[in-house]
Amino acid sequence: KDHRMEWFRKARFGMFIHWGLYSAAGGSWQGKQYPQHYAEWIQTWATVPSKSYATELKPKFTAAKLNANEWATLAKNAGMQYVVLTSRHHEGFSLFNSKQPFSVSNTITGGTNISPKGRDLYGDIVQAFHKKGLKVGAYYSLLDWQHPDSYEGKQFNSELKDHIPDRKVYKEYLYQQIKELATNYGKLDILWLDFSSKNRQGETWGTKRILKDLLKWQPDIIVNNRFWNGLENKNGDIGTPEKYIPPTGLPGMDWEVSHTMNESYGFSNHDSKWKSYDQIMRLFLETVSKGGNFLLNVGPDAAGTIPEPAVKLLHSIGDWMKINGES
Ligand code: FUL
Repeated sequence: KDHRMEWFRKARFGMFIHWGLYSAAGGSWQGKQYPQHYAEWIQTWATVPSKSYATELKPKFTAAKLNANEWATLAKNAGMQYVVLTSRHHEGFSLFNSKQPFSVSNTITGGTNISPKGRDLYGDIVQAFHKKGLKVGAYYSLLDWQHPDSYEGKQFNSELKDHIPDRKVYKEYLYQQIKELATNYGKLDILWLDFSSKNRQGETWGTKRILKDLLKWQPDIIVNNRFWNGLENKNGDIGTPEKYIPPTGLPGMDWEVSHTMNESYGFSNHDSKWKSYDQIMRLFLETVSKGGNFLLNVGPDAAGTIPEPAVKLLHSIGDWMKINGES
């Protein structure tokens, strides 16, 4: 394990990217703004069935301005050593061209992928970060708000009311999608799962089988601790406190704090509470001084543009890193 953790312990600083159909909603649904802090949860806040969600948001999610090289340059110049990108968030749509079908839901939403015109957005972005020499991680949701056999699909979609969810099918889906992520995109440095609860953890997801094969596909991979319940549990390779720095760090384990620059992870058109450069630097330095890594989030909009305040903050951090960073 120590050998696998070596780069991570030195890295200190990474970029988190939340990008999905929710980015096209921007924290609003049908003209109404939802004040809840996680705009990537809009489907829940506005109780939207997957079909309306996809019909409304897919055409808006154009990725028309995506310049993955710019994203990677921005991260690199800020002194970040790695990226963790949402390959699929709770909404259930994949940013990668997954070959995994799920028949019932395909008839509900018309497909499982986001990518406009069949583009593999995940692949394009990963490639850009690889080219810049950054390590790459895939955020992957264990929750799924549209899959007919997940724990949540039925509660969102009335079409599934007579369907009896088959958890084995869902487990297999997780396995196959993780296999795609781990075998189709070159080196995968981190698998960032999200998330478990007391009654749904570990074998609920078929964890043993996934981990056994994952280490064959990607022998050096680091897996976070969210196959299991609790953000500070000691399973997996890293603890993952969220928007929170444990006062005395997490002794005896490797960990990483994810933080946002405003309040939401996903893009929101009304989340204007941007942290100042000083605030971000304080969080960053407090985290690393207590032994953790700092995973700082950006939430690009539906076109693929990273909000201007985020770009500015990253530039300022980069200026600081040039003087104070190691390399
Ligand atoms: C949480 C998710 O529910 C949030 O939307 C976000 O992705 C955060 C990093 O993890 O558990």
